[in-house]
Amino acid sequence: MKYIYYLSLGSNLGDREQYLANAIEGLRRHENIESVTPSKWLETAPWGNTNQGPFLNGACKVVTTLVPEAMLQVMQALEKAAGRERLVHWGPRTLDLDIVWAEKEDGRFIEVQSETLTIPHPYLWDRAFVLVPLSELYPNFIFQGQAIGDRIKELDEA
Ligand code: PH2
Ligand code: MG
Ligand code: MG
Repeated sequence: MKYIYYLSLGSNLGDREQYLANAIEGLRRHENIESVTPSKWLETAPWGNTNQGPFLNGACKVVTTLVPEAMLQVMQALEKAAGRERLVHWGPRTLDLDIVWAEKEDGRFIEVQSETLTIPHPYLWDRAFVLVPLSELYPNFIFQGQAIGDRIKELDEA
C-alpha cells in the first residue's frame, strides 16, 4: 500500500533556502520514500504570531510506503537535524514540516486524529502560505466542496 502525502515546509531562521533544500534531500534519501516533488518556494509574511521574521514556504508531494506515524517520525528527525528548537508556539523556526493532506494510492483521503498527528492539518484551509504552493502540486484539489483556486482568491480578498 502506498501513501501520498502533501507536506508544507517553512523556515524563518538562518539560511532558509538551505534548510528547505536539505529537507527535500533528506526525504529523497529515505529508503522507503519513492518520490519527492517540491513546489517553488515563496516568501510570506508571518501568520498568527506576527512578531517574527518572514518565512520561506513551500510544499512537496511524497509517495511512500510509510504509514502516517512513521512519516511523521521521519519529518521530526529532519526538523531535529536542522537544529529545530521548540521554544515558542508558532515561533521562529529553522525548519517546520507539516503533513497537510494525505491520500492512499487509490485516491481516497486519509483522516488521522491522534495525540501526535492530525490529518488534514487543522489550519489547511486558512493559510495562503500552505494553499498557494499546494495548488502548484495539486491544482484540482477540492476541500469541503470548494476548489483550491477559489479558496486562495477568497483568502486574498479577506
Ligand atoms: N508557520 C507557523 C505560524 N506562522 N507563517 C508563515 N508565513 N509561514 C509559516 O510556515 C508559519 C507561519 C506555524 O507552523
Ligand atoms: Mg506548522
Ligand atoms: Mg509543525
